[in-house]
This record gives sequence, C-alpha cells and structure tokens, in this order.
Amino acid sequence: MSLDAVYGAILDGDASAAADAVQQALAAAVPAEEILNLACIPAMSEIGRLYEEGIAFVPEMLISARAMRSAMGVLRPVLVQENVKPVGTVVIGTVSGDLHDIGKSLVAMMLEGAGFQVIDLGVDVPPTRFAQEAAASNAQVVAMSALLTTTMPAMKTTIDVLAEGGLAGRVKTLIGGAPISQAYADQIGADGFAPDASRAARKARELVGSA
Ligand code: B1M
Repeated sequence: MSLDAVYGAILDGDASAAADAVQQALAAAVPAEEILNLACIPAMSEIGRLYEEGIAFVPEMLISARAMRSAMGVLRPVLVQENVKPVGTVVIGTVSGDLHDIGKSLVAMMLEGAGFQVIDLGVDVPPTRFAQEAAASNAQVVAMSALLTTTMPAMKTTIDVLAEGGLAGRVKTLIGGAPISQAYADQIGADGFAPDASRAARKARELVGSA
C-alpha cells in the first residue's frame, strides 16, 4: 500500500506527496531498498515508457524526475545507512564548446531514477575533465551529450583521452543529443547511443550489466 503511494506520487510528479509517501513507508518499516527498487525506479521506468510511446512529454518527465529527487532526499540517507550500493556510477556532461544542458540534465535525472550515482559535470566539459572525474570516482560509464554538429567531434576526443588514460574497456562511453546517431557512435567507437533520456537510462544499465 505505502509502495503504491510512492509509485503514484512519482508518476504524478507530486514532489511533496512523494517525500511524504517515502516517510510513511519508512515509518511502516518497509526497507529503503524495497522502496527504491519496487516503487521509485519502476515509477521512473513507467514515465520513461510513456514518453517513448508519445503518451507523456518532456514536462511530465521533468516533474516526475523532480518528484523522484524529492523522494530520494528522504531515502538517500537511509540507503547510505543501510549500505545499499547504487547500480553504478555515471559521469555525465555536455561536451566541450557546447552549452546546451536541458537534455543532458534530463538524462542525468533518468539515470538517477534508474538507480545510478550520477556525477554531473555540467556543460562545456573538456575531455580531460571527463577522464579525471571518471578515474577519481571509479565510474563505470562516461555519458556525453552534444547538441551542436560543431561539438560532436569532442566526443571522439574524449573517447581518445579516456583510452590514453588507460580507461578504455574499464569505462563505457554513452553518447546522445539531437545530432547524434547510432552510426556516429559506431564511427567514433562509443559503447552506446540512446536517442532519448529514457532509453539512455536503459542503455546505461545494459552497459553495466544490470539491465
Ligand atoms: Co541552441 N541550437 N544554440 N540554444 N538550441 C539548437 C541545438 C539548434 C538545433 C537550433 C537551430 O538552429 N534549429 C542549433 C544547432 C544547429 C547545429 O548544430 N546543426 C543551435 C544553435 C546553432 C545554437 C547557437 C550556436 C546559437 C547562436 O548563438 N548562434 C548557441 C550555441 C551555444 C553553445 O552551446 N556554445 C545556442 C544556444 C542556445 C541557448 C543557450 C539559447 C539554449 C540552450 C539553453 C540550455 O540548454 N540551458 C538553446 C536551445 C534551447 C536550443 C534548442 C531550441 C532546444 C534544445 C533543447 O533543450 N531541447 C535547439 C533546437 C532543437 O533542438 N529543437 C537548439 C530539449 C531537450 C529535452 O532535447 O537536448 O535534444 P535535447 O535532448 C534530448 C535528446 O537529444 C536526448 O535526450 C533528450 C530527450 O529525452 N539526449 C541524450 C540529449 N543528450 C543525451 C545524452 C545521451 C542520450 C540521449 O547519452 C549520454
């Protein structure tokens, strides 16, 4: 019952109801990991599915992601206390020279919703910064967004810098953004491509073997 309330509040994008529902579930002795895996993540998967099917749109996804964040604000300290490990760590950013951040932030939120620890480096991220942060955080995935055709090559440079730093193979690369395609991902040797935020979260889980 309390899990249904968490699921419904996130799906409806009701941030305060989501936090309250998590409080109530914890008070009813539902383990934090169950709240995360049986209510929060499924609600974000469902909003992702509705988005992919053209039933929900970017604003709905954003308000669900906000509700997820609100739920996680209550849940995270308990998960840390209970030593629940995230699915993996993703370092994400918009590539060098590119200031577009709406799609990237949406991807970051969906990754959080899929159970990842997300380190968001923001926009205009130099290749070396991606590599430094990936090494420092032991990340499994480096996720790059580009919205300009002129900044797409920075993805390839970042993949090269990761390889030069000995991170190829250890760190998977995931790319996306309006001008990006699977063909481009293949061309530059990225490990994964996703056309939207929902599929980016699914692809990231595939890349870390938790699909
Ligand atoms: Co810019 N801009 N912009 N812009 N802007 C585009 C991208 C453009 C297509 C507009 C156009 O001309 N029709 C065009 C690019 C053309 C090209 O390269 N061929 C363009 C241009 C030219 C520019 C400037 C150069 C304009 C100028 O100054 N002369 C300049 C560049 C600045 C820079 O980056 N250095 C510029 C600036 C700006 C603003 C600052 C004004 C603003 C950005 C504000 C911000 O982000 N905070 C802006 C905006 C808003 C846009 C449009 C209108 C919308 C982008 C957006 O947020 N879409 C855009 C036109 C368009 O796309 N219709 C445009 C909504 C967002 C949810 O979608 O980011 O595509 P999107 O993300 C999607 C998917 O792509 C995917 O998931 C998301 C959905 O689920 N995705 C990933 C994204 N990242 C992913 C990563 C993944 C996987 C999936 O894995 C890691």
